Amino acid sequence: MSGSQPTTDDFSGRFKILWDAEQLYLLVEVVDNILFDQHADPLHFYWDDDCLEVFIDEDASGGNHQFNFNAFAYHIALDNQVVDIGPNKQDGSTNFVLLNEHLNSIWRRRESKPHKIIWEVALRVYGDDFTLYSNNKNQQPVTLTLGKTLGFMLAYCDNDGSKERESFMGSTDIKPVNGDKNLGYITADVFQKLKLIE
Ligand SMILES: [Ca+2]
Ligand SMILES: [Ca+2]
Ligand SMILES: [Ca+2]
Ligand SMILES: [Ca+2]
Repeated sequence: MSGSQPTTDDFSGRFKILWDAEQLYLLVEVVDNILFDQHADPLHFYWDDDCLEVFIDEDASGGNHQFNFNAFAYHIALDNQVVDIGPNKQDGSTNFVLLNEHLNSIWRRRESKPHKIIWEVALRVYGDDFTLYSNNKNQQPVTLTLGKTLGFMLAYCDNDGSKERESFMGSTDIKPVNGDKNLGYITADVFQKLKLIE
């Protein structure tokens, strides 16, 4: 979706998904030659460190989600913390927020092929009524049901030591707008459809 096209040793990936009423379960296999986390602060330029990015639009509505929760772009960092952009702060500045309670993430290298990572994610699906306010604390993730359709896309930000990420690879071949395919963090219109089947 942006950056250079990596060789298969530099980055390659594949995934599969299961579901039950409570969660989506992602099994992701990532080959990445160098794991890199240059910014220790989880909210600081997290997209320029290696991360797995899960895009979810609970009601498959599409539309803009950059500064709202119409859809989510969960950046899962190498320390398994989860970041998205919320509504702007009161002073108008961008509000990067940790949403660690939305999913569980664990990854391990393989003993036989140490550059191959098995990354597992169990993700609760929140609707567009999710807010950051504590008076909404009782809000629950939605219950997933057979036949439900969600907006979904999976991506990986690969950086092997540069200032900015080198490759941003996604599960969707996005139609560029003004030459730009890096649109998933702005609009859910470019997501795929994920239908829950038996
Ligand atoms: Ca790489
Ligand atoms: Ca980082
Ligand atoms: Ca939505
Ligand atoms: Ca990397």
